[in-house]
Amino acid sequence: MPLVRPFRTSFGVETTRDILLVRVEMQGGSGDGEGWGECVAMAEPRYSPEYVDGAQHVIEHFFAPPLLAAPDVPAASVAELLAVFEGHPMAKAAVEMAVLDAELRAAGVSFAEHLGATVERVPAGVSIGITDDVETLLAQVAGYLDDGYLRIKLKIEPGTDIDRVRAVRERFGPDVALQVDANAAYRVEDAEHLAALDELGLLLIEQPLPPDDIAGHVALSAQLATPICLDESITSAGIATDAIARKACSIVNIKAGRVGGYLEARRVHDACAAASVPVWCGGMLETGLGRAANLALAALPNFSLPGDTSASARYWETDLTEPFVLGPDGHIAVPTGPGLGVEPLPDVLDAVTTSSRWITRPG
Ligand code: SMG
Ligand code: MG
Repeated sequence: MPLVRPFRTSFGVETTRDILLVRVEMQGGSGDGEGWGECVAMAEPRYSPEYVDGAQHVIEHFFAPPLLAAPDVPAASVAELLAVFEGHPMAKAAVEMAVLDAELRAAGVSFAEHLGATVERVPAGVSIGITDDVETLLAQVAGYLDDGYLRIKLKIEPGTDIDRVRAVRERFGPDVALQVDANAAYRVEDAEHLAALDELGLLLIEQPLPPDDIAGHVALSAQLATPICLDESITSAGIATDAIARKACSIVNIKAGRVGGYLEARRVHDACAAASVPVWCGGMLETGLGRAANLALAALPNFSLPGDTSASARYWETDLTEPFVLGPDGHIAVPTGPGLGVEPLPDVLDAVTTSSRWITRPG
């Protein structure tokens, strides 16, 4: 699916998304019905080791056989059934999401209700890629503020950072909620350079250092006034608890794909809440399916900062589902229908489908 505009980060550029959907059909057991999951892996292993063709392969060859052989597969058991396989959290999350959707649709319960949502609409932020020049960046920020987005996130990398952020701050003033995301592009030796961000009034700096460098983030947190938020580093509730205890971060970005599913994402939320660390919902350029689930997650009580859960029009000319729209107050409504509360529009799905494979229970 073509994006409405290219999205460049410190690790690469996305102009289209090659999206893997998982559809499950269940009979008996935890309920009859179908469900949809969206795998957030990108085409290439740059954000993390996963990539979409690899996710398809591991689901087909390793995850599907034990799931199809099990007598019953409640969504709450998917992660445990797949725990013998190392890694591949985005592939696991897509499968669990589809099973959970099927189960909740059958039960007539929404994702939001099941996860423990406490609000009906969530504040929307927007993530802006690295642009060719500062004028293009300023024009994009102006456009999104005009749309009503409540918080702006700028992607940064060495050489395209302090001056760009300062230009945005100077043009749009001190009241704009502003944060940056480095996608691990810096090293702890860059602490002094990054400290120049401190005078720009940022909400946070996201994932400045490589995912494994928890010690580096501890050191950086001690040197910067700007709060450190971790994204790539946080792969489970346990890791979140550990990173917080070590003072590697004071804010956490939660993405279900990165932690192996929406059920673990809720546990990350709970772990952060227990440590009084605010969280917000990240994004992976999802279609309306993943967006529906993200909005449900973002409606939990400790999601106290606007997330990267933007409206469909920020990504797609034509979304796979009925489009999510930004309300005049900069919020997006959380779906209320059973399961995800949205479905792929058949015509759109047909038009963008490049291949599909149906795997059935043996015998
Ligand atoms: O879904 O609006 C979105 C994208 C938000 O910036 C975003 N995601 O590191 O947080 C992040 C990036 C990861 C995806 S970049 C292709
Ligand atoms: Mg990030």
